[in-house]
Amino acid sequence: MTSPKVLAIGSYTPIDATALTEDLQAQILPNWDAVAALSTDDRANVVAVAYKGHHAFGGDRMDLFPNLKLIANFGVGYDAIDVSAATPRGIKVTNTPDVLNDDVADTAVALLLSQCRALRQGEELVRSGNWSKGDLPLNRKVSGGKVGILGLGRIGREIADRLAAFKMDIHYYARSEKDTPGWTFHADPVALAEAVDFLVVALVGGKETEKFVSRQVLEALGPRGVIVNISRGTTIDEEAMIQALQNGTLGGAGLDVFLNEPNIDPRFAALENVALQPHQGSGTVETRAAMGQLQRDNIANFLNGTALLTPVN
Ligand code: 8YV
Repeated sequence: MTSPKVLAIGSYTPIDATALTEDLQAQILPNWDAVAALSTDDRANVVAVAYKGHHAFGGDRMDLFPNLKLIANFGVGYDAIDVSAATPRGIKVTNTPDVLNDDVADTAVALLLSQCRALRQGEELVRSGNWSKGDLPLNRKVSGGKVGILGLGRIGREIADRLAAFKMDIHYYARSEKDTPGWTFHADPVALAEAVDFLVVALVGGKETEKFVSRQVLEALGPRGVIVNISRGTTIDEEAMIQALQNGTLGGAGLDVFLNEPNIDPRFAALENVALQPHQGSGTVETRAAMGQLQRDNIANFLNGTALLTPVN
């Protein structure tokens, strides 16, 4: 028996794993350590990799597979994959855009409400039986406030649409002004942060946006400001954010993404003014199934010689 042409790397649900093995005859390996144990011949047979994970997939790892022609990423964000190394090697990269926009936007709204309305503290009060000793301290109104969306791409747009329904005044930063009557464009992220009470980060990840939310942006948001991040931990100067949250120069944060996931900075857990989630923005049964399907459809099209559905390069 010849070894598989499709290698799936990462942790897949049983449904995805079954589809990968039955529809694409893929071999599934949980991580790069398992990949290292493959024989030279097995690696040479691989033409497509289904990739799920946030560990770097750079040129050195691409070179483990001399006949690799496709990396199909599970996720819209492909910052872990070095596309500039893939392209000159003749390797196409695909991602899973759009199918997760709703869930990620829902998560951004949930984090904003959770932080401002102290949902964790409220739930703890109810569960602990301590409610009879006193009510939850009053918290912060969201509806009608001023919100800034940093990055008005497909997900940013969904977030803005939702928050517009919360009667919020929508401000945004993007590379260029969009046709969004009634929403205010800012060409500079510091000016955006100065203008709003709440800032939602919906940038793409990668080198270009590293620490895009700088210490200056956080200072401009200020002690009443709340930041929400559903993009990548890299987009915020995390050290500056932790310090600002500790000393009160930033009001609060609602975070689904961090540096060094899942082993995040332990100082986050000691902060009262943060709402924290384990990078679960797209994590519904429905959306993860759609992401898996799109990943596999790209691979199937590649194997059939038809056009890739969602190419990146
Ligand atoms: C992850 C995400 O892909 O799509 C993205 O860019 O960040 C998530 O949906 C998910 O954690 C699966 O790895």
